[in-house]
Amino acid sequence: MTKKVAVINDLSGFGKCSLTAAIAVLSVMGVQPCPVPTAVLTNQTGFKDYYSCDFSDKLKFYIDMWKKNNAEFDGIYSGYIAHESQVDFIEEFISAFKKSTTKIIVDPVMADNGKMYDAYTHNTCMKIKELTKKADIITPNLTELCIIAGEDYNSVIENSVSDNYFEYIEQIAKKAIAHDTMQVAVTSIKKDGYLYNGFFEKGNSFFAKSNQYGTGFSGTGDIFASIICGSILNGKSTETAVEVATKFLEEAIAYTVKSPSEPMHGIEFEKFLHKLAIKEDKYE
Ligand code: PXL
Repeated sequence: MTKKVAVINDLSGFGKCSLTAAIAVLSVMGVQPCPVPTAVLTNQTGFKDYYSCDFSDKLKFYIDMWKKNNAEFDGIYSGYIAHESQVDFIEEFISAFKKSTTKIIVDPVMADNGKMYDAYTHNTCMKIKELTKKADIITPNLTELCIIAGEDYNSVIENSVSDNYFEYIEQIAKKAIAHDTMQVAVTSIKKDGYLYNGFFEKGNSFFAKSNQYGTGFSGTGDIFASIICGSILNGKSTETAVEVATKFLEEAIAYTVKSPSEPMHGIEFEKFLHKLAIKEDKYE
């Protein structure tokens, strides 16, 4: 049976982020994404102009109707929210549908490059921090990790020149581990011109290295989290998932920067999706 994941995230017309990324990535990995839209946006909020239709008042129907339809999920994967009350919804959704085998993946979307996204407040972030404790795997970028661990982002960045920067990041990441089996995959760790994604769990950690091209593109964190989610549901280890996600993004970003591109529009990942497919079975 195809595995099913409830994906609680927004639908943005431009930016190749959130549901657009999750649906593409999970589908090619052979996992069924069941979208629960937190908001519908004309385009992601990094653009100067955008319109966001907050779906908060529609979300309860997803629990009601899906319960009536006897829905069951192998994974519950949450991302961008449009209002802090949606954290309560995600918690209710988890209580309603989590079985002993259901994997909970929380991408604690809140901020990037030291800056909180529009629609997020300090209170929202503190609620998301609480939500992460319910997860099997969380996928913060470095800014989000700092929020969860209560660290000052600018001081962390200042430390990136030090020889023991990776040990320092590891200590911060371990603060985000809320229970014995929780795993933390951290994106956007920059050192000496390279980009690293880190993996941390009790008694184990590693950093996957990649070249750094450009200064950051929309949706890369969402693609990363979606690959982690798909890989886990396909029975792969989170370490393998982090390696795969790092390679995929490195390749797609390298391709993207070959032509003039607008970072807000995201990366050219579509041409590389086939590399995530379980079987390389082609029609031509
Ligand atoms: O990629 C994170 C993200 C998701 N959804 C929306 C966003 C952003 C980041 O800016 O604006 C709507």
